[in-house]
Amino acid sequence: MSSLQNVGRSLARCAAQNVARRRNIQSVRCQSTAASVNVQPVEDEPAAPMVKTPIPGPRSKELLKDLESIQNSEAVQFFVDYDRSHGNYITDVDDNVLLDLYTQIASIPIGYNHPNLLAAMQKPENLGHFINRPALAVFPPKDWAEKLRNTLLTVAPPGMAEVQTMACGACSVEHAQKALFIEYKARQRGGAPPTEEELTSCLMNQAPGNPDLSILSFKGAFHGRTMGALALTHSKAIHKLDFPAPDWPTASFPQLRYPLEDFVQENRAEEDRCLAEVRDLIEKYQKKGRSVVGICVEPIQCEGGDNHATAYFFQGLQDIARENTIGLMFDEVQTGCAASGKFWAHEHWNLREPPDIVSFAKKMLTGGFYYRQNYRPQQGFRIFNTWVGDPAKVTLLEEVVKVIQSQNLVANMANLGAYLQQGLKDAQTKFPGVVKNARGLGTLCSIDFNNSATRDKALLALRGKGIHVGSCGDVSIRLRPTLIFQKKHADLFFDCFDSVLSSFK
Ligand code: PSZ
Repeated sequence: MSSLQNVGRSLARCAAQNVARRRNIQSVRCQSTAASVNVQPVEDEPAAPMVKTPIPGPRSKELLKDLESIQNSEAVQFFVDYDRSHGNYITDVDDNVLLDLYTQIASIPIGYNHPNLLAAMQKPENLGHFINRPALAVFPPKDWAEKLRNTLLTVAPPGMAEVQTMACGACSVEHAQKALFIEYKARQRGGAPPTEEELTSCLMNQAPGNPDLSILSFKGAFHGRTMGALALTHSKAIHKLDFPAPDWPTASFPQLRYPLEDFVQENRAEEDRCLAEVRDLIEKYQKKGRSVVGICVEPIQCEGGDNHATAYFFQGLQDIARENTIGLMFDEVQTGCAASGKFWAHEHWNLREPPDIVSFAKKMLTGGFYYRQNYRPQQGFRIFNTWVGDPAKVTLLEEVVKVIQSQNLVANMANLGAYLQQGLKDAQTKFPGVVKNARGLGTLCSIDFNNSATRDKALLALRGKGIHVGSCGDVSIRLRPTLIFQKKHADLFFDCFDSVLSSFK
């Protein structure tokens, strides 16, 4: 059956189900916030995982062999039947049904085959967006400003009113870096145009047109794999090896003790140490003629191991940025879009003022970045490429935003996050010596094992029971559920987690 037929079939079912739903609304009432959460489960979502073969199974292995004849496919874990994946469940080509707490590296917002997204694909007025991909910055569709207002601006971080779309996360970070440099140089020139020498030297990768400037990032950070973004990435050698990278300042990210509330003093000292290092590096790089134009940081270092820091640290970074008149950029590619229990994770920090730049991608479906007005380039074609994003993705985001708002999914993430965090803490109390450092912000949760080998074993054991989670850093597993994740899914996870940890004792 073609996927279009599938969409049609799904729509018919969806209409029937909507009637059923109106009669018998399945909802989760939230208790811990005033807002009422009303998660509508995706139709056809399985009731439980079902594992029929080892994963990868025989069909996955066959397909892998085929793909390997075309490209390196070492990263492939299993092949997926996306037509048969629904809500929080992913189904592989061997009919294994997994509860998905990893969601395509944290990038599925409202579950697989959500009816609202299927319906959006079918609306005649949307078809043009899917079929005719425009060069957005030069020939935008007639409803582009309206679309941006209805989607990205509706959920903009407080105090941020401008947005630039892009394709993937790395591409968003990369262009945000350019925005930092553009703002810095424009300010230095004080409104004067670039010199003739700058215009000719830049074509030869030479100063003064290509100035010796830098952006400060953190050990353990992940900001993407394109060359500019990679200069800010420091999580694993495999990402970095063999690629030339500029000598830019890389500060220590706080290595805190968990639970954060039990180690307040110790953690404060560690954050002070890192803030002092940031200050020192900015001064040192200015002295050596490579001034820092901005600080780039993740609200939680995700790929690098789910390393948390507190509001104190992020407020301190903002103070340092202000003292030095440089930009502060939050990379919310992984932490944004409600998962933290607020729409943007940096909203947890009570910053004195909005950040200068906030990059996003993954669950937002489109990449891009919000910026404060002084980071708007003064000329066209400076932050630019052919596609500059994709209206089709923003059309889907429009539905995602509606679902988030109508079902109150930000509150759902706050509630479920508290539940997941408590469950992980309970697991660590029950299995001391096996797991430790349970931590989380909303549903962005993780827990550590004693070493990589045990972590990897646990991950595979969970998968064998039909639970798909991710790894990060050296010893952590991370949970990145959808925004329509519910208590019953968390309970399923904890049942399996308990049984895996019991087998490790
Ligand atoms: O191995 C990889 O390439 C991975 S594993 C997790 C990611 C990438 N995350 C992507 C990511 C991110 O988490 C943050 C904070 N910033 C930028 C990126 C890059 O996004 P993409 O992958 O869309 O280029």
